[in-house]
Amino acid sequence: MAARLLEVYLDLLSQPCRAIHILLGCTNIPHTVRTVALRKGENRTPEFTKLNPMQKVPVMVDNGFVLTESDAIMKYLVTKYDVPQHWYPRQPERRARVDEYTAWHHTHTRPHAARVFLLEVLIPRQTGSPVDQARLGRALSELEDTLDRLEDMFLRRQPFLCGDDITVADLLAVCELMQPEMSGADVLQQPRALQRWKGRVRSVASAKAFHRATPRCTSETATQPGDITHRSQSAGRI
Ligand SMILES: N[C@@H](CCC(=O)N[C@@H](CS)C(=O)NCC(=O)O)C(=O)O
Repeated sequence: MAARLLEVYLDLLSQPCRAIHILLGCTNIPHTVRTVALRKGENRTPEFTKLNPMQKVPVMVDNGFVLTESDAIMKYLVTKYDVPQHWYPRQPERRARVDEYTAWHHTHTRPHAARVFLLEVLIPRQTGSPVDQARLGRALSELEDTLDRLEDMFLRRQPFLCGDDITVADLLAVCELMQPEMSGADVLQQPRALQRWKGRVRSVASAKAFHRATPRCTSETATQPGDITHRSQSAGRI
């Protein structure tokens, strides 16, 4: 029986979903995106709940194998598919550096960036009440502490969080830190190492997506440029 195409269930308003989407765009892994609109409660339907009883996105289904958690999904994808090793290096120490960051990510970068977004944007929009400045102040100070740790622990003397090249860790982190930009706020406003890192992640990720698409565009599908999106149905953008 023919293998079924990889499916990812995403809502692109969600940070971990965007990280997966960008990775798929950069690596050109053939896939189909199934949109699950959280705002419409599509994650609470019986069909989706069967797929993920936790009712959260992202979810991946690869030929019948169902996987949740962005971190696990990204590592599975780059391990299973033939993609450049730098995304999740095989060399044990380099791989351990990625695992070190991704473990820390879920207790620091993600909750701290998400809390600022929640207090500054989401709650006021949903309730019509003014921003709770005291809570926001505390959340911003926790986030500031996390940003400092990102710089002095992970970015110390290296261009990307886990070494000389981009990994899945950079995608997870950049999507969290850029979430407030959706509302016009930017937690990386001041000139700092993290801002330069964000620029590097953006340009490397776009260049890799471009590089993967270019040979197919020039040699195989020059007369059918629309086919560039055939394998990777929606190229990632940061
Ligand atoms: N640790 C999970 C987090 C997943 C998660 O929190 N997803 C949110 C969107 S960012 C969600 O689906 N929320 C829906 C809900 O809780 O109802 C991951 O990294 O994949």
